[in-house]
Amino acid sequence: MTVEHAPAEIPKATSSDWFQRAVVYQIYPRSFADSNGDGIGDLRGIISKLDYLKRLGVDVVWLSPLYTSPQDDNGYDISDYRNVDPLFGTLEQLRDLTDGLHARGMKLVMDLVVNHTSDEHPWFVESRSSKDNPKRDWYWWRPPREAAAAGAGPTPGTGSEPNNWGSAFSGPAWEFDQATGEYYLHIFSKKQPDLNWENPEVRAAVYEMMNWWLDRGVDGFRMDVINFISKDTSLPDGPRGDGKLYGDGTPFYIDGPRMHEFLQEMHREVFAGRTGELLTVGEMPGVTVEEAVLYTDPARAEVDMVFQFEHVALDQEEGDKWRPKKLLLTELKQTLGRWQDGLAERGWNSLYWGNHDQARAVSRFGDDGTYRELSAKMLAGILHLHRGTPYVYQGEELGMTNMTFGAISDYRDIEVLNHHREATTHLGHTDAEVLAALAPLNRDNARTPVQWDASRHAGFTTGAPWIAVNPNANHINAAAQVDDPDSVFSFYRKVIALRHAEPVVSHGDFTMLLPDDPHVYAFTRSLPDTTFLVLGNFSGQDQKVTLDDADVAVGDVPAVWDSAELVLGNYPADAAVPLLHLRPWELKVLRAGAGRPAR
Ligand code: TEU
Ligand code: CA
Repeated sequence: MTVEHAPAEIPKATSSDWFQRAVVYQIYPRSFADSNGDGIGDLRGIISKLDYLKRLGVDVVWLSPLYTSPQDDNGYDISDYRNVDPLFGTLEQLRDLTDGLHARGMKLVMDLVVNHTSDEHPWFVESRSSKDNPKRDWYWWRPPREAAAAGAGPTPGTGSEPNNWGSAFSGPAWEFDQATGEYYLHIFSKKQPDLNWENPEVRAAVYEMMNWWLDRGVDGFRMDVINFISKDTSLPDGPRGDGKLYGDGTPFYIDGPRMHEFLQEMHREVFAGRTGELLTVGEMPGVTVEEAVLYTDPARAEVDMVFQFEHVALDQEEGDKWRPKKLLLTELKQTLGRWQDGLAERGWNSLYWGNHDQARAVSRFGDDGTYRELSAKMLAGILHLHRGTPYVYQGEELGMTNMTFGAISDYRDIEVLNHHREATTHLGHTDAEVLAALAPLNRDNARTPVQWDASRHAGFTTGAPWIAVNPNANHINAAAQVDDPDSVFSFYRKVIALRHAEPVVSHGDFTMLLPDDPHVYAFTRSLPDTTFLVLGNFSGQDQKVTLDDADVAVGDVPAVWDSAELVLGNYPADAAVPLLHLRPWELKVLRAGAGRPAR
């Protein structure tokens, strides 16, 4: 129960910063809800869940791609940007979804995948048809680099690729095209050729498509690997680590020389003339805080916020997701604290634990066993009380967990399947070794169907699901939670409502506390007359929190704890437990009482 407080003066919501009070929900359509029994989620399935989303309290829905696609990378390989793939439904149904969201006061953000298209997109079909096709320069084509051995002649995959870059999905980043005897660049799969953003015709075509979607009532975009679009046009070889088959091209395609120019041009051509409340978020693997300030400073008119990847690389040896390592809370606090400090004055953070590319939050950052519900709630509270726009990935609000995949045939993700093939054929690893390495951080962990109820296939489909449903759906599902005030779902509702009700949550200053504590995550959020102290126990043991009251002040008066109010917690309130004592995986959000001014 929160005592009513007149919120402190904060900047009035303008149409340009409404997203600072908003919470975004990500839907991966293929795994959300299937309406026609083909085992694949679809638009009518999403429409059937709009009241569920409204009840959760989210403000925006981000849809992963449902455009026409061969589905090589589950829709991130687009062959028609202006149509809906029949797998998911029709443009009319997308219009119905847009109207349904708007009618409930929610917004729709589409996924914009324009670093690359599908190789089946007409643009690429034309481009590959001949060296002098007008669209040849819409992609990155290069002649073979002469094979080392004289007279060996360029044969694909034998060192004749234009440079040594590796693909993010294993193998080389170049595919040889027999018809014209040249290679084309694909940072991702060979069915995802990279667009050449140096070509103004490409940029104009993308902006035209973006305007077409905004004219249809869409409220913004999540921009897929958008910081890859500007590349070092000399395409030099990258450094090749010991034992690596390919060079690392990222220094030459991440945050490239024309990034800010391109995004400012996009803003002028697409967003500048528009009124209303739009949201743009750039997905930016490898982005630094310093670059993010430039990308998200409103005065620079680029994007509203970015997805950074530093906190989701802390549990990987040298950033290699197939070499998982233990996550240290001190490192997590150091990273997220640095992003809070870095964007405190200029720019804005996105906040996320997971998405369709990352392992399930409660399995990765919490405890998906004994303390699953408590830790899922604690994680929600810690993330959503940071300064920034929080993202809830489908099923996270239910405390859904990673999946156990018994054999490589249980997997669907191209990133997994390509790695397994490369590791077992070229790197000498056994099947069992690769399966063990895949388990913690593979993307399919997050792509198992949303668990709606305890019926067959968790109420996701009446057919055969495209990927197995997690067997724990028998007790982890929406039906068991939506009416339970103590469920993870209900806790997410409270956390989201807190952001809507309390200006200190959306706009308060952030101060990290106890940076060296290995178990407790502690920080404050403060406005002139309100201070929240947020405490999270990232362990299964009781933890006693010792604070220097000077670290926690209300205005310029040190906080005192006998007048603090428990605004939100994941345990039943218990007066017998001292406020600064944390039980296993306990979250406490305290409104610090102002101390008696020093005499
Ligand atoms: O992801 C980009 C990206 O960096 C991911 O490949 C991520 O680094 C990797 O999956 C972590 O293992 C975006 C989309 O979110 C992803 O689903 C697509 O596969 C990718 O781009 C290509 O479009
Ligand atoms: Ca379907």
